[in-house]
Amino acid sequence: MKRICFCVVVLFSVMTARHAVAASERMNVLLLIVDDLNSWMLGDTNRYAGKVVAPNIRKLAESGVIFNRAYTACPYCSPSRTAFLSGISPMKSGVYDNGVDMDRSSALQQSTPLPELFRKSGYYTASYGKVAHGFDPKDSWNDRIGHRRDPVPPGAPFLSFTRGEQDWGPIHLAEEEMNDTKYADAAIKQLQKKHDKPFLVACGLFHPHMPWYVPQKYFDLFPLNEVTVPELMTDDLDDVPPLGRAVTNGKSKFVEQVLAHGLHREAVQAYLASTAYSDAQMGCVLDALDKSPYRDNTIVVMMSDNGFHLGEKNHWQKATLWEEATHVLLMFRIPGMTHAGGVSERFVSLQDLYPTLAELCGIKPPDDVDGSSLVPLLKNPDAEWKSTAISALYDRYVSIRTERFRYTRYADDQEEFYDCSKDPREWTNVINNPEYAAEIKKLRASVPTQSDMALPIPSKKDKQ
Ligand SMILES: [Ca+2]
Repeated sequence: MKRICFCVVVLFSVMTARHAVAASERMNVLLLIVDDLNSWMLGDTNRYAGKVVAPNIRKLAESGVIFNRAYTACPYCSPSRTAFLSGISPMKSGVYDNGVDMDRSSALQQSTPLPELFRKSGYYTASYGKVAHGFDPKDSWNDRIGHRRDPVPPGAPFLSFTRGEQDWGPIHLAEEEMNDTKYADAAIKQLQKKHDKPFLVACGLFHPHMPWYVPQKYFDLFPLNEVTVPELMTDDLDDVPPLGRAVTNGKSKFVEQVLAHGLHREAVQAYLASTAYSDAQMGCVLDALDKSPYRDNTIVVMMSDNGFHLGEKNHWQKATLWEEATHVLLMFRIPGMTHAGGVSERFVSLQDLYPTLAELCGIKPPDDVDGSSLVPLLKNPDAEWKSTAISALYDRYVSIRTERFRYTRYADDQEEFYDCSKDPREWTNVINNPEYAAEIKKLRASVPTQSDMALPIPSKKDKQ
């Protein structure tokens, strides 16, 4: 009997050794999420304004590894965050839209949310601001401040043609009264505390989500004559299938109004202003970390949840399968692993966050977790990689990016195909060009069929 027990203990030790790190030696995690921040700041930072738009995020990127080609699993707040916090891809959870009834996804119900895995593994967990959305594992956090929007300024909406959130202008609040500032302050407090356990502190900032109400000083950073607007192609949607055009419904009218009122430049200025405000808050949190005793044993991750259109493809905001909405920011600074100035051009997904953080912290992820740990790329940003990223949306629309192409399939099997090496703005759908027949066939076969994808979970409104 004794021998059997001994064997069991040895076996258990061998099984866990690969992932086992004493809780006290584990790295802390600071997870920073910025809402609706597109990829404009990648590459030429002066493309949209005469200066670096987000200096603090830029500084963080330069101190570690930035993924220039990171894509969201679903280009919409709730499904994107649900995918990376649950580890379950939309194609398995059926969560492809905002406002769905998460209780009806059996894959999600059986999942172990990332903060839950960390809490069970001996971490102190805290969530401030907009971290989860819809799928919200509230009990997984030891401390939590949920997201609330700032009050609307008196006199808003400032745009004559809008009601609701599609608006911008100076806010009436002092910066310290704004909610994103408070979330950053709460994260800073955690970094100033003495912790006897490793921590996972997540801080999610709402800006530059609309409406763009931020202090005037952030608008002043971007004089209108220095602001460049994205180039638009007026007949861009003519070669897009009907369901692709339909994703712009409800937003195209807003674009037309912005253009008709000559406000495109002002809109870009407001987006940059809102980004700069968020960046300033991120800067405060990162400064607090660098001044804390945790600087050298804390992993920093900064990411956005989805991209953002400002008129391209006659669309505003997100929830499309084009580059503007699917391409996101993702960067890591890992003491002892990443080297300053690391840039990876490999194509990766936000779905990879869960297995990456689990591996970095020596925690075994659940077997059903999707995505791949990015640790090999964090060690060597040029490592060999599969280098594709899949995004899904609505009724099992699916899109795959490879280093050269984008292939998209809608619910009625109509398709788009772009040669992004020649056409980075995805202006010309070449699905019928025989020159690409072999590549199209290959990519068509590389995305899951509709029957392989979970049915869309119904909206909460449809709850019986
Ligand atoms: Ca087009």
